[in-house]
Amino acid sequence: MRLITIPVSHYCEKARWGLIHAGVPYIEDAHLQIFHYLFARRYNTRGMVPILVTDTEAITDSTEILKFLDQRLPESAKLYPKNQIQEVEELEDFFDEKFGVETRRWVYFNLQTMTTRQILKLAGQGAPLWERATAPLMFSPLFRFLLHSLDVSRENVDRGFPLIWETFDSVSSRLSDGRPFLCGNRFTAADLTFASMAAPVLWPPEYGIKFPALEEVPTRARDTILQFRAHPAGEFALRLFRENRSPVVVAQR
Ligand SMILES: N[C@@H](CCC(=O)N[C@@H](CS)C(=O)NCC(=O)O)C(=O)O
Repeated sequence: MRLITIPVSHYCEKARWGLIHAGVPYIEDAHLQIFHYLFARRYNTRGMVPILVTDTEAITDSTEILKFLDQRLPESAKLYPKNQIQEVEELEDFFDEKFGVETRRWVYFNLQTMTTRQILKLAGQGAPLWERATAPLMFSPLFRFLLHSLDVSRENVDRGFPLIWETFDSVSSRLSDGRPFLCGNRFTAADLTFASMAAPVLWPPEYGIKFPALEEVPTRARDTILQFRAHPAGEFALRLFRENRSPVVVAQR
């Protein structure tokens, strides 16, 4: 299987994690933002990634990818357990549609304080050489277009930031009864999605690409990341990255 990605994207991380969880071998077809349209629009007119290309179809949404992969798993390893499916889906939808939008806006806003070289080193991981060679030549208009298309502005970041904290607080209050995962005793799509969507404010070492060392990051962003890491929900997400981003079954085709 081939996973078309923008490697830094947390929705793409969610799909990568799903493939790893299912023990499915895959090739990541990684592209820099905007360049990815050349590869994604063939399968999806909006040019959104992740896209999972199989022998017979192309699946064009991270949730659909997890559901597709779940079909091949035994009930005990499924990310959508039959008896909890509604609860899992409701949490997943919120993390994808609300929380993840704000964490992405926050990270893009803060990337602006980094140098072009640092940004391309981060975003270009795994992308073809020609994209990495061409991107610096048109970096400013590309980056401006990207910020514009994601509605990244100080105003929007300030407006969205409380939702990130509130979500962290509500995740930790859910876990306060001692349950190891959001829906109880087993790892589900709700956990995987929370951790993936939280990654832009946590920069976990196990993420599919390497984030810059925190010493390279301007103080304000670094302090915020450290605060999120120290929050119980941040610790929870980092634990999921450490302990649950691994295959649950032997590879099947
Ligand atoms: N609901 C989609 C969201 C995917 C998404 O927003 N992908 C972004 C990358 S973070 C994208 O492809 N953006 C390209 C664009 O909007 O042109 C999913 O879960 O897969």
